[in-house]
Amino acid sequence: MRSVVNVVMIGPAGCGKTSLVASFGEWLKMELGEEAVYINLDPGALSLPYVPYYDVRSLVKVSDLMELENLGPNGAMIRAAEIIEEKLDEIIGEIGILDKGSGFRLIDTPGQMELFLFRDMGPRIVGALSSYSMTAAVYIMDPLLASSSSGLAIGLSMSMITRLRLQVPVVTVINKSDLEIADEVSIFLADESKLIDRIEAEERGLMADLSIKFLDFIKDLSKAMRVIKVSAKTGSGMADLYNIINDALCECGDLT
Ligand SMILES: Nc1nc2c(ncn2[C@@H]2O[C@H](COP(=O)(O)OP(=O)(O)OP(=O)(O)O)[C@@H](O)[C@H]2O)c(=O)[nH]1
Ligand SMILES: [Mg+2]
Repeated sequence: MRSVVNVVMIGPAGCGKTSLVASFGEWLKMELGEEAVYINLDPGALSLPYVPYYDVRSLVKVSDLMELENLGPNGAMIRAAEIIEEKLDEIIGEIGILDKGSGFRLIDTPGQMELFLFRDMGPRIVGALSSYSMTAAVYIMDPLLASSSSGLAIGLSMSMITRLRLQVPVVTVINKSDLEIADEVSIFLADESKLIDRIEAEERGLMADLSIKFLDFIKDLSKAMRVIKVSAKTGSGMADLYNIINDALCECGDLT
């Protein structure tokens, strides 16, 4: 029987982290008969489309902090991150209790990706989980942000920054593939000449040169990066997501 596999969903606000946790979990159940365990690490979530085994809102809620400490949404989010960081050992203990079991543990992260990625929260939680069970991150690109050349460059770089910060295999997906704009992103990824045409149409002179060099640099660094399309809304691409996570983890151990 397979041991625990942690899958951490990460990406910019509104890219579909929560929706993808839910729809990938449903796919695992429908197609493989696997009951995923859901973890919510977003203290700002208002409602969740899955029933979490662990919910960080039992410790701190952004909406409560706004009221109790008279803070705005951003201030309350940062305060929540501080409170979470003070209790990281407790949180890791509660999530880690399931490690004797098997199957997928799907981890939803805060809307503001920087709170998870650039502060202690993400690296410490992922570091602890990956020290005793297989762990991969899914970097989710939002086609509404990645359809310009600079947006695509930022999306691909953030995926690599996620790899650097979390030190686990990262797979990159374009969510919302049910939207037409997602096709534009995959055309750019598949056909370099079209991407260069687009950069030249969007940027001028030095900026165009810089964009092209930057994308070259990212492509060099991410030669093995295969970007797949999924839709948390329609459920399409879930088998590809399963396979690409499997492939990424096969580098450090067999999934089956
Ligand atoms: N069309 C389309 N919309 C989607 C898809 N996935 C998510 N959405 C929509 O995108 C919005 C944000 O989805 P969430 O799942 O809350 O995204 P999130 O990244 O968890 O958002 P935050 O936690 O607030 O950062 C919602 O309106 C979803 O219905 C998708 O595959 N297709
Ligand atoms: Mg969310």
